[in-house]
Amino acid sequence: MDKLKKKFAEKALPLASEFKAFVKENADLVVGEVKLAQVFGGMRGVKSLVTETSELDANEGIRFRGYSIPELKKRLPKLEGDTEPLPEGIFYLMLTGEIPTYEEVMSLSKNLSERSDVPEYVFKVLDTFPTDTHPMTQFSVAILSMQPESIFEQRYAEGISKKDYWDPMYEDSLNLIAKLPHIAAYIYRRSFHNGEHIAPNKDLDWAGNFAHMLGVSDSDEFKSLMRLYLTIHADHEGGNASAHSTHLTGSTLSDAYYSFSSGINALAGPLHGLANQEVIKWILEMREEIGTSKPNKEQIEAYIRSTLDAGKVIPGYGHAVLRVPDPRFTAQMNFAKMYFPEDELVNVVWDIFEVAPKVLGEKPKIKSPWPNVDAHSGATLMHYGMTEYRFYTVLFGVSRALGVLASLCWDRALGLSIERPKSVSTNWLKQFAAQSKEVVG
Ligand code: HAX
Repeated sequence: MDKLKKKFAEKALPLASEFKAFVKENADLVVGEVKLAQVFGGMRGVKSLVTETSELDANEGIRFRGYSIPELKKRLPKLEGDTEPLPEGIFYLMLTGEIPTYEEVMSLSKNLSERSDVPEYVFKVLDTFPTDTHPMTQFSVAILSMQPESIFEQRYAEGISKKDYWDPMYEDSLNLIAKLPHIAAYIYRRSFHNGEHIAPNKDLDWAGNFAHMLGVSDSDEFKSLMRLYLTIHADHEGGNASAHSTHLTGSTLSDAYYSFSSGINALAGPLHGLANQEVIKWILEMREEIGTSKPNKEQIEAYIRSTLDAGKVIPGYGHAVLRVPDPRFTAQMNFAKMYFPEDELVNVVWDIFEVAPKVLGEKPKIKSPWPNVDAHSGATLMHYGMTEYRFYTVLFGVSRALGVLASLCWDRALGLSIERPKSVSTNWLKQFAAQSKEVVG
């Protein structure tokens, strides 16, 4: 058994029995109420999921196992000379609750490298797609195509005991995480670089090897950006659409391949992960329409107003939970300030940050006027020459695997139930509202 798996078992299995007893003892405890607006409004704020890996505070941002992004930047192990943490470290942290040592991270990195060979048929499946098929479609199908590799499915068919479900789920999760960079880079090169692929370098770390296979820039700085990018996009507690989709699908005992493909499909929507492509598209269209690569703040404000007047959203702004600038936005801004403060496009992003909150803040219905993670990432990638914005959400997806698959391991270790909330019709709600008024009257 590998060291991380052993540590996970030591942490998760005692908690699983403790958790069952805790639920039994407190079964009738009321943890919240549900208002009609929440039933209609995407269940916002309804406490109904258990997720161990991270927790989102509306006024502070994400904490991974209690650690904020600035804290993790200091505490997670880094390669010598690098400013950014290794994303393997955040996976270790989410899975075990412990900040790993440098040796522990390097051991996980080697473990992933050993699992990273992608079956040849996956590339064949991808090669059947027209090259202009959206990269997220290719990514989801490639993940699903690997489902026959599932160890969970094999062990289930053999009749594995419930208490051991976590074990093959851990194996599938690590196998999948290990292979994603090669699959994503393959999609990038076939879609945008004439299918000129770059062989993996298994001596590099998970993110470093990904940066190498993308072939966008040979610089250490781009590898460093990938480490930051893949760390900060990893998780955003359990209720966001990609995490929830993965969890929901997994709750039926679908394996990691089915479940994560499902999560990727949710990430592909423009209100979620696809917002990172929409942001840069919107900025490029703004520059085109105004006729300058560096619009001034008055021009930006007018363009924001015209977007809103056209009944469209300002991509990269607003959030279902956050009520402050997203610390993941700030982390990317700090990176850009350190390495390329003069970049013109990045400066446009910073000017939008000065203007958009004021304009969005004038609309009472918009609950958060602040930038989210997607407001910055495209401009940063553009700086290194990755201009093909239709690919950006795949990068997000590679990172998101770390959080949602760590969660899936916990789901199986804790023995969480199949999801089955109650739905009601609008007619039922109307009758319920009328009856409630009668009772009050
Ligand atoms: N521009 C214009 N209108 C906005 C807005 C924005 N950036 N953010 C919210 N609104 C609108 C909503 O569309 C909604 O309008 P209606 O009542 O007419 O439907 C109203 O304000 C209330 O919305 P809210 O309660 O503030 O926000 P929601 O929880 O409903 O939605 C979203 C959160 C992130 C989907 C929303 O802010 C949005 O559409 N933002 C732009 C798209 C985006 O950046 N998405 C990425 C979010 C982060 C993420 O998941 N990354 O992957």
